[in-house]
Amino acid sequence: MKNKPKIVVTGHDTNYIYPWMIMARSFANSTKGNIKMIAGNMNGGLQEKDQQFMKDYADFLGIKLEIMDLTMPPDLVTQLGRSINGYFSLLFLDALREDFVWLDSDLILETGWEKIFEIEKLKNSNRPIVIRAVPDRKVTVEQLKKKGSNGAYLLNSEKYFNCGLMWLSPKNWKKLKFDNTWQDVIRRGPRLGLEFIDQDVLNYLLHDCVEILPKKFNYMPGDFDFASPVITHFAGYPKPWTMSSKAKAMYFMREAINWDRPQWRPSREGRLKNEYLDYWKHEEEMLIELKASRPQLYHETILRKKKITADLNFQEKLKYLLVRFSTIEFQNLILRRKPTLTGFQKDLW
Ligand SMILES: [Mn+2]
Repeated sequence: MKNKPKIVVTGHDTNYIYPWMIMARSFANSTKGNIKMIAGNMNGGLQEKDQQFMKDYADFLGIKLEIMDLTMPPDLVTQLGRSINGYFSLLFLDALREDFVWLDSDLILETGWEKIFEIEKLKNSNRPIVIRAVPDRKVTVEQLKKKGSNGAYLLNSEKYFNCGLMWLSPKNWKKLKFDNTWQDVIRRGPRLGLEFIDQDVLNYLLHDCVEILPKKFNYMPGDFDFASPVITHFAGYPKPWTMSSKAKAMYFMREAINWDRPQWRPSREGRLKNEYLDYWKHEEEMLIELKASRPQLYHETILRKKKITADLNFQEKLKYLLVRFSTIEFQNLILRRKPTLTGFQKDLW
């Protein structure tokens, strides 16, 4: 049984195939062991051509990919609406038998992340461990504390964890009969004050079967306590792959101008998220590779990217142009003049 592959799972619909590609590439480039990836297809959220595309791309990366059909009960489909794509992990816990690692599609993995499979069980824990995860970022936890209404946080305020990356044990999940209770927790969710998709269901259910992992396994950009991550999680918004070039420029412009008044910054928290630049580098490298070696896949990838890229709206575009055109050096450039005001000031000094 020694050669059994370790398992990682992902789950998304059509719209998240593009970020999944970037995540999967970082996975392929940083994984040496025998690891199989399973992608969930919940209630037909992936069409036939999506699945074929993912398989072709996985072949290109050299990843073993299996697509697994999963079904959410009809009343929950109605209740959850579009947020249903945030609940894959619960269906996987029911469907699988082997321990697995859940990977959000907004992660970048680096060499060393596989260590997560080697972490030993703490000896002093008396209950079986169902989940290993990293605490959520301070800003989120502080907001939940202030609000005081999130039932999952109230139960698990000491160890409220983030679910972008988790190690899960289906065996212990079933042993403790959580497979019979999670659906009802979602049904009671609004009354319990649950708000963050599977994360709140899991924090609510598993508050005393969790083992906390070091931050480097799920580092979220903007955090001050930086600990050379092996997995970076682009949690929150804006999602880096959705931004047009103008949107990227505008984002950093706003961050810079408002560095001294965080409430005006688009990120609203922590330090400048320079990790976005790394993300875009990963993205660019993927596109260059595909273009060179799989033109057909590249073509389809670009179509998918276009579908999910959001440009600035009209008002924002106007602001963007105003900022650019109103700088003196830019004026000088387009009027082909030598610097005037700045030059004059230099003389004054
Ligand atoms: Mn995420």
